[in-house]
Amino acid sequence: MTALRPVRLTRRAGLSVGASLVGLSTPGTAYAVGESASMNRQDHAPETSLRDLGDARGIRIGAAVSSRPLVAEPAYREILAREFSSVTCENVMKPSFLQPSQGRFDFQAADAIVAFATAHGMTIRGHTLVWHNQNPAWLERVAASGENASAALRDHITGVLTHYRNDGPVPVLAWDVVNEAITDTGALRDTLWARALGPGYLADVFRWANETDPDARLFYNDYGAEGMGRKADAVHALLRGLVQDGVPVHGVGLQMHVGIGARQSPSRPDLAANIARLRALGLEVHVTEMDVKLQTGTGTDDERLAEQAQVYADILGTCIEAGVTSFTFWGFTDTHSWIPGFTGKPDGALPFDTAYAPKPAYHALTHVLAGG
Ligand code: 9MR
Repeated sequence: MTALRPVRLTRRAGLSVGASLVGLSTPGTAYAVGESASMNRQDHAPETSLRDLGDARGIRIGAAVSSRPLVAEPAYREILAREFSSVTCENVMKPSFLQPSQGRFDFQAADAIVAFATAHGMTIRGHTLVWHNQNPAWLERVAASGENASAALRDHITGVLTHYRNDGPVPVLAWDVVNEAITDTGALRDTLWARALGPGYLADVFRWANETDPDARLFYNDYGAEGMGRKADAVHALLRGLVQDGVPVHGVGLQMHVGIGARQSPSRPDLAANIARLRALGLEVHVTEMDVKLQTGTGTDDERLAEQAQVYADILGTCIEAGVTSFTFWGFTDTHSWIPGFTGKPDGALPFDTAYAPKPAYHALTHVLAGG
């Protein structure tokens, strides 16, 4: 394990974080761990930022953003603007939010996040147009009926991309057009869209998106396909087929929901090889949803935080070397993370703790971005 040099800290007005609490948390609960793990950085902000360091390296650094804390928590806004140059709406650009009833689009919540991002010179990763989760009931009914399913999906894509066209005021870096269409064993996932439209829907949706906004960068996004393996092979094969058929797909999102502990994250060689073969298809590669679970590991809290820092560093370092152009975390503070709700266990998977203090992972990331 390489030594991680912390960045120098300097006092800055404005950011007031509470008592330093590190690590394990469920929403609403925070567990202080040993003093040595606590960073005691009240009222301090790092002198540099992920964002500035990323700019210098030519890589976007992003975070998934949730609407409620963006409104309610000044520290959330401040860290978001300071540390990140790209924003993904964690939920509010999904179909259930954007088209709650047929033909009635509601961009209000998404546009609030977009407005924050543009005001702070950040770009947007659009997420997501076609998925098997978070669809409005009416769209699920239409898909299940089989009738007009194709028109309904096309209208959704057209409506959203018309609102967020790249010739408008909003700089959209990329769209996750299709999310998670492959199963863990590498088969085409049996979704409402596969059932209604057959496997050809994958090519169709990219074409529809491209017709509406020819300037949009269109991505396929999935989890568990980061290193080499059955699922990664299937994602690669899917994309190779789309590219060979001239389908307008421009990139792949590797979600990167990983953890500490054995085999909970891709090895550096596997990750590098997978990115290389995707790029060899002419595709851009983004990391789109990274977090690193602590609950998959063992050891003291300090040991687990150090291991988490190393996983973040290894993956970011590999990605920079392999030519990844955008690197997004699925949140940034342990206060707002999907992991405890999903696993039912406390965790602390993100680079900032529940008091918004930077964790060892943060310092490891800045160290890598600084060229360490
Ligand atoms: O973080 C999102 C969570 O708040 C939602 O409840 C959940 C619904 O399925 O979706 C989460 O985000 C997912 C993302 O859109 C796609 N990849 C997996 C993410 C974590 O589940």
